[in-house]
Amino acid sequence: MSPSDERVKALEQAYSEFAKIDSKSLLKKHLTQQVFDMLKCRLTNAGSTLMDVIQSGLKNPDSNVGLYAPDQHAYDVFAALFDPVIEEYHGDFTSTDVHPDLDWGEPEQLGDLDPEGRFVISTRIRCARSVNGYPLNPTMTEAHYRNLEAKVQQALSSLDGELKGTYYSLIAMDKETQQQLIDDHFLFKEGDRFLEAANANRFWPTGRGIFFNEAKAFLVWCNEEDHMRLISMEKGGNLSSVYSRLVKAVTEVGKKIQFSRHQRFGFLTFCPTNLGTTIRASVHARFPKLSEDYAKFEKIANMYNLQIRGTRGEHSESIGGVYDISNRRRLGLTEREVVSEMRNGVLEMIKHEKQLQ
Ligand code: ADP
Ligand code: CIR
Repeated sequence: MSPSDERVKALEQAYSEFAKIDSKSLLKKHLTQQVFDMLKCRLTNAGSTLMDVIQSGLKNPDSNVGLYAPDQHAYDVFAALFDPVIEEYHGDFTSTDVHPDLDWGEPEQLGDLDPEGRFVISTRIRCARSVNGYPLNPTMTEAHYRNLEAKVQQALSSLDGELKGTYYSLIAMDKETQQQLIDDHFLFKEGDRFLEAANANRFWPTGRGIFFNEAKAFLVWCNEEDHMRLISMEKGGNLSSVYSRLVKAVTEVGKKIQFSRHQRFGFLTFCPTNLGTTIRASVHARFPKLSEDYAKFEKIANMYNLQIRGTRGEHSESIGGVYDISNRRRLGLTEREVVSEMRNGVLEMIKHEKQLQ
């Protein structure tokens, strides 16, 4: 099967317009004429085309990456585009590499990044999970969103001890509460333009919601970018505590819900940047002296494969000198290695900041 002539024509038109636009995205770099010609007539078994993969990057030339997998099969059908993007984003992961098995390592050995509490404001680790038997966002029906929410809510309702909490459907949440949760860094924002253009916000707010325990230290996002995002966070720099809680939570939830894995890419996610471990371990921190020399700050981040984001997350600016610093790579290395990467880089930044003060 191949897409209709009309769909191929629309793709060709969009590609020729994109060719005139300036963009630093990985999409722009890797969607060469040759790759485009090879992929423009392909269809996944869920009926997705190259347009479904690249439309977010076409509409948002300021994307860092610019592509998403409309369904699991897209990673294989459009490998000629995904593979070089994945290789560049995650470092050394080549088109024949296979993601390693899960290895959480020893959370208690990670310690506190900033025992004196001078630099690190808070620490957060999140991972993503897709649920077996459900398609990815752009190919989900309204019924899929509802059923998946019910399944997630049911699984979370049996957690106990520190993980015990309450699930709140977005559909039943007033706007004020929603905004407060966003401002306090607990909830995803609404109307993300990158997801919107990828067709990932359909039927919003149906099926979307958030679960959290009383301390708001363990949270789960339902049906935002991925089926599930599991999050552990707290004030300060106690990485051991944050990571231990995440490991416990993912292990417990995994006893109740079967997660999807891709044979090469590990845990399956909607965005190729999240594949593999799916882990983003971050600190919110202030390095007033180091960040004055932004080029140096970035150089240290790059040396340790870290990404610097603004205070309100991806595609936001720093407010009051607060930066979000996290591991950039998530695929081709284990959970233990990913978290160590963030730990080592942040410790190095603290060392430099101390020398400058
Ligand atoms: P992701 O969940 O994919 O990591 P974002 O960059 O959108 O995506 O961040 C989601 C939210 O988590 C934002 O409000 C962001 O400020 C918050 N956040 C990220 N890291 C931390 C941290 N270490 N402490 C507090 N909040 C954080
Ligand atoms: C972009 O391309 O900028 C968005 N689609 C988000 C990509 C994920 N970001 C990241 O760097 N981890």
